Amino acid sequence: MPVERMPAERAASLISDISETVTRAVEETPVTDVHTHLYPPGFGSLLLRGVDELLTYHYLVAEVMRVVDLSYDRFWALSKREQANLIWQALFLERSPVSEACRGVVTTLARLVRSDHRQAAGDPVRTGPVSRDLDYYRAALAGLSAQEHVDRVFALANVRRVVMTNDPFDPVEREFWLAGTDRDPRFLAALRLDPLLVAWPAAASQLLAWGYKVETSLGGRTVSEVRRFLEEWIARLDPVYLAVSLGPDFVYPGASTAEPAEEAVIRARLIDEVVLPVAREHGLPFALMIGVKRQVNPALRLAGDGVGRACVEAVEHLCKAHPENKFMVTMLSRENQHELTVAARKFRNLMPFGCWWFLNNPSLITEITRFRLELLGTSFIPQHSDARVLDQLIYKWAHSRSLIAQALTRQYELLVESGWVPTREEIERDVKALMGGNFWTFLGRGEP
Ligand code: RAT
Ligand code: ZN
Repeated sequence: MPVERMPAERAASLISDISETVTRAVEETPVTDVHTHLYPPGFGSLLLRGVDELLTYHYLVAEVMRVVDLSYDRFWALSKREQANLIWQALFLERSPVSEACRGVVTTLARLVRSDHRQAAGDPVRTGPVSRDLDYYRAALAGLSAQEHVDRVFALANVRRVVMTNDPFDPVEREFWLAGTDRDPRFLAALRLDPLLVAWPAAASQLLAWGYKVETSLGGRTVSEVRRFLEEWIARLDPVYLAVSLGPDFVYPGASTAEPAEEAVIRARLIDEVVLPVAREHGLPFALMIGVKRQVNPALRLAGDGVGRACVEAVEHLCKAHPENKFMVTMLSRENQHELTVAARKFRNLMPFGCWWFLNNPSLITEITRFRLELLGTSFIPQHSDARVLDQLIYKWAHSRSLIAQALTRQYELLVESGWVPTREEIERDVKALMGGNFWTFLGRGEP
């Protein structure tokens, strides 16, 4: 077969606008956001939105407590609006908001408040100098209904679908599910299993109280009863995956020195005998988020978690021992990233995703995305937002898109230097995979 040759002029013009082509493709491709803490409007107060929520994001609470002369108790005694005022004053007015979480508020407000909400995805974003007057933003967003707010943010962020974090042990959330609250097809469920896998004795008491015949020792009918519990919640939520977040001490199989052996053994049994068989039967990946050191400083509440280096061997063992299961994995410490990426080269049932939480900073996203592209090609999920407040989708995706586009442009430029000129269609295909296609393929489903 003759090898098709690209006309020289066409190749030259593609090279000259690789950056523009990639940037445009990344901007215009709608995202499937594989991990957030958002809820649809029907879930009432669980859907956090607006300026005061943006400013009291726990990432900013941690930052403000470094600079204000206020006890934790007095901070928590303030109303949400007062906390927001304090954070605006201390982190935006008395010093420049250069941290990533602060800059995110600026990006969000600039786009949300100063843009025409009918703006189409991919249009240049119109922004102006950002007002220093917090009440200006409050007033600008005050009249939005939850539905309008969701529509506007999804359009501005060019997000098509988000995956929630759904905890059947959470007393407030649980009631919405049991009541059969209306769903919004843009919000996909993820069944979060932290209570089962990190606080088993308390979860066991709760399950017992709900009528499941479980024993803390895992004896008797415990395994089949916990499976029954999972089956019921899978039927109720129709999740796209099962998920857990784990500490840096997570080991599999066996026990680490950092935690009581009995807990590790029980967790490994719950994973092997309950979670993985159920996940397999339903064709659902098991998502592991590894490396969070919960409550390093409890006085900071949600902002009080830290990070620790974890053991990638645990992930390798899981993938090896359960080739019929699919694992999505993100790790919190920078030191784990390279090893995790190498592990993904060894196991096709392992999908690395996102630059999680303390890694969600431009310098680290650039580094991680570049070496993932170098080691895995386009076969990974570069980012998730972890948004807890609806409006955050705007900045999380604006910032991520620009960094993903830069990393990708660099790879194509290197490729061109080597003699391979990608076409616009090829670039768009690759971007589509990175922005959501890979997730849907990994699930074994086409994007709905
Ligand atoms: O990024 C965050 O907001 C963290 O508090 C956690 O939600 C973390 O992402 C998690 O899902 O446990
Ligand atoms: Zn999260």
